[in-house]
Amino acid sequence: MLLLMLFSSSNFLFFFITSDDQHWMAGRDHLKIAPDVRRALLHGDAVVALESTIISHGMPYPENLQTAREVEAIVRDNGAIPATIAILDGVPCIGLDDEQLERLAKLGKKAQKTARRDIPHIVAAHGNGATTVSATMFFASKVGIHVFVTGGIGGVHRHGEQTMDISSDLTELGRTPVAVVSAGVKSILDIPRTLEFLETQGVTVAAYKTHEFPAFFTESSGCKIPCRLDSPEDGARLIHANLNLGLGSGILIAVPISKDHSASGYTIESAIQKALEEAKHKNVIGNAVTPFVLARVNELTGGASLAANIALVKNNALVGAKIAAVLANLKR
Ligand code: PSU
Ligand code: MN
Repeated sequence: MLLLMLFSSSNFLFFFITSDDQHWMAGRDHLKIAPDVRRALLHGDAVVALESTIISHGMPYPENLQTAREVEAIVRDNGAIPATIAILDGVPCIGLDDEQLERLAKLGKKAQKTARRDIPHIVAAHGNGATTVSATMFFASKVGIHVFVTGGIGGVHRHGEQTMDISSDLTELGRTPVAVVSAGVKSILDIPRTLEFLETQGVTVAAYKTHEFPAFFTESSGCKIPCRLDSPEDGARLIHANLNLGLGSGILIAVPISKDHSASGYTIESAIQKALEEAKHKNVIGNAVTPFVLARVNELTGGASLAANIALVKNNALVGAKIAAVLANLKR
């Protein structure tokens, strides 16, 4: 056992490092943690992880940069420190400064979409990786961040029972104790099968102020779920219980899109159905389906889908930061 003394701005912190912690510290040598994130983690203050694929692949420049900055500001204004996670020049970064955020936003699709399986390759090749939900959860958990905010997560694709195209976000939720705050999954995926798969993986799925699992652009998917949260306190207690029990699995907290934006949500939903029909007619298959549909939906809705996407991410940031702030107090 080793006694470690750390000096922070206001006081001395003492840590007893057991062999388990040493393992954890060693694991962190390959990571760069931003100073404000490190400070918050040392003090047990609230931290919210944010993914970077949504910046590089989910939105065009410069809306992606503006949204990333605004989401970080919302997290700060609601009592938590934001930690956007990405791999830059082969180094996993937990928390990006403004220059790094801008670099990532400008790289766009030149940054590699990085899921769990891609991490060692991007690091070994000194590449730039924009982390998806699965990779972001992995890094968040490694440094002790338990709340993570995004827009939507991946899921079981339509006809996934034949193609086996199931996002690694779902298996990561089964193995990593991080709560992911999202607006549910897009209806271009198979939502009932996504929920079935999450159940198999042992993932607690909760909906915020509703009994229904939301479908990203709209409040409803037709799927009821058993766990309802009515406040940030409810969310924090759920995460705290999950951590104390040592279940080791994650939690999906689904926050429906706000009423102001769900109106355009129904227009977007019909555009999605049209785009899916077009994809079928044009024989667009596999990996190409999602990018085709999303680009077509943005055209068909005259940009309304992007505006709704930005609005729901900001709303999730508000809820997630409040949950993280209560959780930090519960853990003291
Ligand atoms: N769903 C969205 N927006 C996104 C993504 C999903 O509504 O930006 C991104 C997230 O990074 C998510 C990833 O983790 O896509 C899932 O990709 P795949 O289906 O290839 O696992
Ligand atoms: Mn896939």
